[in-house]
Amino acid sequence: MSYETLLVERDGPVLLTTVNRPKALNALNGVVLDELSSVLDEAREDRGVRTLIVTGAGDRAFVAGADISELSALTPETARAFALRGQAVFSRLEALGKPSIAAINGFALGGGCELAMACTLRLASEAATLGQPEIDLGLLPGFGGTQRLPRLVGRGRALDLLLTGRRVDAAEAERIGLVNRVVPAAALLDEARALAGNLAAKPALALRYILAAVHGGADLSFEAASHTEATLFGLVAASDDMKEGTRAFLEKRRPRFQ
Ligand code: CO8
Repeated sequence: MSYETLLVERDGPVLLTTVNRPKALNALNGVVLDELSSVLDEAREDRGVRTLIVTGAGDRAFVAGADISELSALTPETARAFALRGQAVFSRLEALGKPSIAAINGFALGGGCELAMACTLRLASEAATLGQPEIDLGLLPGFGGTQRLPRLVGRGRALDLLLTGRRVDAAEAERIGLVNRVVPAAALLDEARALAGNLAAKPALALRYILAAVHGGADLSFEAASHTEATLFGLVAASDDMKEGTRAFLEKRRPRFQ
């Protein structure tokens, strides 16, 4: 399938999706959101796809936010609808059941930072800059940023970034937990591919249940979430991969997962 605003490349079990509007620093418009949604359909339906990488075209931006030229024309009704549309796509990405890696190659601002936070893991190039500058446009984040940012970095740090709109460099983003790891710019995609390959080789059911336990449990009480964890633990114990993983350990050999 070909897209107007995305480049989508399949490399074995890894689906690399590049937001491709470099002249607008890969800003998210309605078409990008719709096309991202189609990529998620593709990734969900294709059992051979095990991991996603999301990045931005060019060497300046991951995604510099929602497209401000579209934002300026919004009415209260269309603004709410646009926020809900973006939230739905990002929540589907987060809940895909397959891990996604944001390869943050430059500016990840506003909706770009929100897209990165909806991914399972974030790798940033040393040249990356992240932030939620919506306040300086008289706006607030509308694609989940007010919820995902505090959950990732803590409420105090999130409020600092949300209320001041200040940008953080890659080193600070790593220090506060906004990104998992910082790598040299030239190595970013290779590192993302290596991580994606590593995740793709993990036992699929255990990986899916870890994602389900963490994301599904985040908004439950500790007790209810622990209950879910125990149920998933019971289910995973029925898998061939579990038997192979534990047997391989005892036999002092590498496991051969299916
Ligand atoms: N939208 C549209 N175009 C953009 C955007 C954007 N977010 N960011 C950059 N561009 C365009 C510029 O207009 C410019 O286009 P042109 O060459 O035609 O003039 C081109 O990209 C290059 O940008 P600059 O010339 O500004 O490049 P600089 O190196 O000087 O600056 C910055 C780079 C700092 C990234 C700067 O472009 C900037 O501040 N961009 C905007 C960042 C921002 O505020 N992002 C948040 C947007 S709001 C948002 O994301 C809300 C999400 C939730 C919406 C909920 C629905 C209602």
